[in-house]
Amino acid sequence: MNASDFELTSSYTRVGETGLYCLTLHNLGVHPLNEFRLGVSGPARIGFDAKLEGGTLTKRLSNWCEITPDKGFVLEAGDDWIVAVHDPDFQIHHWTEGTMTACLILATGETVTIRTHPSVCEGSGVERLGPVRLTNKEPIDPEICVIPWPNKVAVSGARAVPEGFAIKANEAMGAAAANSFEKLTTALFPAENLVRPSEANGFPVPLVVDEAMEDEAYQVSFSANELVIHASSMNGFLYGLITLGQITRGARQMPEKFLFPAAGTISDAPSMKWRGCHLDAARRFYPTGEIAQFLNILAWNKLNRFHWHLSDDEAWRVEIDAYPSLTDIGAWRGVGMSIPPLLGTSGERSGGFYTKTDVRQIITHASALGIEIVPEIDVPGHCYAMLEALPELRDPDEAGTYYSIQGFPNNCLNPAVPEVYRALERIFNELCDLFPSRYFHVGADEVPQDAWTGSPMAKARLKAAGKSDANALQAMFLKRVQDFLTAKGKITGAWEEAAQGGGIDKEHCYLVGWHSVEIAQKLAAEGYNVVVSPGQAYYLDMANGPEWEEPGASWAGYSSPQTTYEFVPAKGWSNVERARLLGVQACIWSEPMKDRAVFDRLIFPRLSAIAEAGWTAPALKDWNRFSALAGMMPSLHGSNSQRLEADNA
Ligand code: TNX
Repeated sequence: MNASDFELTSSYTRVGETGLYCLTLHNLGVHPLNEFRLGVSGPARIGFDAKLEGGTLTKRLSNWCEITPDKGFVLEAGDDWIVAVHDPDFQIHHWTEGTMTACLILATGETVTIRTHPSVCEGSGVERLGPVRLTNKEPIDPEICVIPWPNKVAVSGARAVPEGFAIKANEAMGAAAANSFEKLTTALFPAENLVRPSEANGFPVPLVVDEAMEDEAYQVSFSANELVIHASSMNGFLYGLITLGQITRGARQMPEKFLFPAAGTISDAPSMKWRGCHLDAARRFYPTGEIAQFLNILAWNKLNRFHWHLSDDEAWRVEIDAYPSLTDIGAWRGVGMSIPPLLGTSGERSGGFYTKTDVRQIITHASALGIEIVPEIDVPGHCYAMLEALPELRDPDEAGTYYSIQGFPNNCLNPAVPEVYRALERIFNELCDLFPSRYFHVGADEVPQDAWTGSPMAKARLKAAGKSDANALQAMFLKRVQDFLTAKGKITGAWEEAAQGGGIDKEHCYLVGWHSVEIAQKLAAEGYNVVVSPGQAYYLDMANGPEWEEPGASWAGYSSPQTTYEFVPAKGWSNVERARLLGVQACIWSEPMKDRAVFDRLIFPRLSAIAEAGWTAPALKDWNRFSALAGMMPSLHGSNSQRLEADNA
């Protein structure tokens, strides 16, 4: 059977509060097709209660659905088979929420992945891909290109743009920063030779230690013969060099907009210590080369925390010696496998994981860029992949089914099963050895309220404690996990739900507030250290706008670059609350990112908008200036990416 003989198109029509979702399988070949099932996945899933016409939903796991035609149905050559789904599980607002993968599963057991066109909605146009382009309405002053904007700029005049820099460091910290900067600019802008020897017109940039300066602060002084950078840390020197690199690139590539100053100083230091970016590498696998380049981009934005989401329902991504099945089973998807082709992965086996060697290399790379990597293993919820790999962690007598918000059945580690703690201790021990970070993030989000209600072990545990709900069980679980991590010298990170039931000790934790900024503020008032990452502004999987053509999700609403930029994280917070604010973080959930040009569209330039919130004092923020500068910031896959259809090829 020839995959190119078949294609799937899909369309969505809004009907009142719900909609009508139509899947059409086209037989473009010359042979009839019979005895088959159609497997599809998207973010959108077909609810068990949805009404189907033309076929029956015969299997579903989260967004993977198998639809079987009526008995005896034959799809003749040249014909279409239409399946109409009334009332799918939720309203679809954007093309990436439609079907992303389609496979034909034949009676022989053979699976054929077929071309899947982006879903359409009445009158929808061309899908939007690549970074969002901004333009400024007013000129900017001073005309220099730096993101995030420095906290004190006192420069004047303009001079010929240096071709590059001959960096002169006479001690280890500066030398490390110079080395990192050279590697960074070579990786991001390979054709530009920003670092060059004096003989090749490298402009002298001496690095001078000033112990009195704050950790990440720097000062750049412009003069006729040299550009002096003062700092007290590797990060400070690196940030000074990045500022110079950005000013140079702007003036060189957009001379009508930007200049290179002749004199003066830029004195700069971040306003927040935690300037983070989270990346969900579970829903999608990002190979190490992509992670390394993404870290380069974070550094170019002066971000200093990378929260690496390494496990979720859809995958387990990091090698664990004690449990090879975690990656043997949990890192791969495909038809007929433990984890089906969720979220638009192809019907054939695909996926991947990070070996310990990969992780060590990534950590070395990050630390040379001043970035601390915080690993996340998401427990006790979001554990479907882990439990597929380690079914012995379940209560063997558990009855009934509960579902997570993403539609995974019985996906939570059971706090009443002793083996759960033995396994987690072995896993966390290995990861604590692997990751030098002070922080270890344990997830703790989105445990369904009816989790564990069918588990006799869980019920007995609750009864013994005189408690009655999932929050209480989760609190017992988190206390034990946190005690373990605290004994290992780690600060436990978690999503905001970890506070429910009070299981987590405030002194040795930080929480990421994500449902809304008000929740983050409330947690800060209660004495938790918080990182602000509200879905409405800092969730970069949310679409840039309400249009169908914009990729992304919209459960928290959509957020234009301007909305993200203008969001003020700690507006109206009291001093007591502010004292608990560690900083801000972009969150990149990967459900919509089947296509890397979608990634670019969703992440850039909003990532830089968040970077500026973490660095620049609120009074100095300026949307007009940001819109003038943002286009000079690098994106991950290039601005001219075409839709990649490798998965469907
Ligand atoms: C909620 S935010 C989740 C994630 C999803 C995300 C999609 C959080 C802690 N949990 O599992 O990927 O929404 O926007």
